[in-house]
Amino acid sequence: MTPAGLRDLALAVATEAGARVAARAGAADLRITTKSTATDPVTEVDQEVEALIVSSLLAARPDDGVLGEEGADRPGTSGVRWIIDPIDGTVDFMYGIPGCNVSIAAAVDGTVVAGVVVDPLHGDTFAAARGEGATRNGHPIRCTGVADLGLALVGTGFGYDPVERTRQAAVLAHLLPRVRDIRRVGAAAIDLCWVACGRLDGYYERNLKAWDWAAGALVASEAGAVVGTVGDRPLPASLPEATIVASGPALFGPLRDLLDAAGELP
Ligand code: LIP
Repeated sequence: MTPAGLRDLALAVATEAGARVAARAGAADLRITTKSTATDPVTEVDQEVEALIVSSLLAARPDDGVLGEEGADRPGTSGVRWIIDPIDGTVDFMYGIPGCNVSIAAAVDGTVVAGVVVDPLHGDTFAAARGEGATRNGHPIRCTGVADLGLALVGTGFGYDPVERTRQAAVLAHLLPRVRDIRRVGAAAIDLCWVACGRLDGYYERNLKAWDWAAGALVASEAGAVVGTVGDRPLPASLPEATIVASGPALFGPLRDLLDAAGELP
């Protein structure tokens, strides 16, 4: 199947999953448990939506592999592996805040070739296939051409570990007086898609998992953005964690240098 075919399958599955997410966002009766820390939640909807996505993808392509935030892990034999975040931005989802999203990427032999991010509460669907550009709700999108850090609107996010957050706060304190402003949406996939469509000039975040960035990074790069790491490592989908930087080409070097100066580590 071509990258466009994989994107279209992801689009159909993520659209159905996004409707489930929208129907339960902010519901008072969500069953919530925690993962890495007391502030790292998972709901029964994360698990149900992951199961729905995996069964739909494997019904269409039974030999594929899957990797999901909520535990799906199957190697597959076709060379295609789906990387799934059933609800990226689970805290936003719990509170009913737009930005919580369904993120699905397809990697072929470790390279992401298709990505879809559905943000149902904003009514945004971002999609990309490698070499074919990126769209929001079917319309082509491009990143901004901002080059001046002082005029750059920069998104970021914070992990769940308090020790990590202390370090992230120090980096943020270094950045804040040197950029236009900072935004914290609560979902990495949306930050990357917002770089893609010009709602942010740049984005960085420490220690993202592949399911957080795989789909959004392809959307951003297909919209003309540079997506990399602070330490300039490559971005295979199998990388367990990565500190991601994304922006239009003119801003990328200055933003990465600023993060280096702020003590952000690869
Ligand atoms: C979220 C990320 C976000 C980060 C949050 C959280 P989750 O993913 O997308 O960028 O700042 O702390 O990790 O856990 O909601 O799928």
